[in-house]
Amino acid sequence: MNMITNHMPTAELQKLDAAHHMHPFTAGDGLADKGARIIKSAKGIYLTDTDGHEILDGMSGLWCVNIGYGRTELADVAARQMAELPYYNTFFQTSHVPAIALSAKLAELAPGDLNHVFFAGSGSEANDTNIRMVRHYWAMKGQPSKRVIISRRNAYHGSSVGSGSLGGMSAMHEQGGMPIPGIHHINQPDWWSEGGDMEREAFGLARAQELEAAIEELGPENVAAFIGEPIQGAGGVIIPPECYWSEIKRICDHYGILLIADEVICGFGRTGNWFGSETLGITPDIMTIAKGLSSGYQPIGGSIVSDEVASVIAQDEFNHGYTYSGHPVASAVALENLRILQEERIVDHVRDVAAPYLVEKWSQMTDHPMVGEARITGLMGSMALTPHKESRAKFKADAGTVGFMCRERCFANNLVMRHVGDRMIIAPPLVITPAEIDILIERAWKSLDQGMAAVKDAGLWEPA
Ligand code: PXG
Repeated sequence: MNMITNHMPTAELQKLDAAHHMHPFTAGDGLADKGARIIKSAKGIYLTDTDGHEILDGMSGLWCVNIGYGRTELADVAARQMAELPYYNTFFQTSHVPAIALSAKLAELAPGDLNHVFFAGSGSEANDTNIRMVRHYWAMKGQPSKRVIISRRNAYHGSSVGSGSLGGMSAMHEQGGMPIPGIHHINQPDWWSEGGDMEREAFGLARAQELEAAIEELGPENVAAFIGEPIQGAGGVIIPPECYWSEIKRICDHYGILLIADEVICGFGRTGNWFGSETLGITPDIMTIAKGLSSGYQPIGGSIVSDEVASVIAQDEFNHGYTYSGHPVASAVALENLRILQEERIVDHVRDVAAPYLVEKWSQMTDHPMVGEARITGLMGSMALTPHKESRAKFKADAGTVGFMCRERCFANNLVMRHVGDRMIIAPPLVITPAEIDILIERAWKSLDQGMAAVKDAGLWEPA
């Protein structure tokens, strides 16, 4: 069998990479000076780079490799599907077995009346679908003025023009002409950073009620939908106060606006249920899915849509779709991934074994002098770094300086733990065992010790 075999030393690969490969969310010049870390292979929860380091992947790639690396069953299914039907589209009144089987499986797994799937190639594409679908839904119902979609600051919903506009990342909006019109952002439920003197629950309620205020201000006749990640991922694993989602749901129901749960990270077991909506008590009209749907082995995403929304959309031609909507190879691989998740009871493993163990270890991280809060739901967690726990002070240095210094130590200690600003985040593969969690925690603790020493050496241990 032909494989891409590397005969080059790391430094040469890095030179070629710097010369020709433009990386997402990266300053190319900075990376060229330093050289990218080049990942060669992976198994279970470990990555191997071209210098032979074995790195514990505490981020499941980009929050997606839920079943872990090296499951050759998925490769076998892909090879068989490519031999039988490598491609056909789902436009023009045609279909194929992988797309049919996967949509039926998703309807079975998704809660409530979410029984219909519109496929995309990624989470960004799926959210672009959602923008058009909810607006078209209201137009079909004779309310075309209902076009505004309400989202939150510091949300992440993708990087295309539509989905990046839905997201609330100001650094993204500063580039390339975003957001598009018709998107309105309210504040996020991040108590640690923004809660001031309020109690956590009172703050959560106030942040949810910003939705009501926004609907009133915009006029309910102009609002199509609210979109939110059950737990914000890329924004720093922001676990909302308990009361937050039930209040959001009450407001959506009261004003009759659609609720979109972006399950791209929370879906497929991450929070200890199949979907984050179940864990957080949300009943959405549409769920965005991607990432864990195929455990990242193939690029695929989609929107799982309620009976009501689908029945309205079905009444006319919806002029929307992607060449790779329901791609047969991606669908077959996703289906095999779901089989493994289900038959190996991996969601149960998260709920009953891995999460309870990690929750205990993770909360003990607050014993570290630099960790203010350490929150985790299922297998997605974050901790806030602070020079002064009682006041929840930020560091005087620019946000992210200290987080970055700690992340560098993690890399050096063969752990992928990311930073978002001055929060450290993890989302390991769902198959992680308690023994592997011990290793993760040991490396995280050591990295924080070294990070804190470096912060102090640099004179940065100072509250803002
Ligand atoms: N919704 C959510 C909630 C996501 O996390 C997307 C949509 C977009 O999916 P695609 O497949 O188009 O990337 C995402 C993606 C990060 C990071 O730095 C997170 C994502 C993507 C890239 C980087 O944490 N999430």
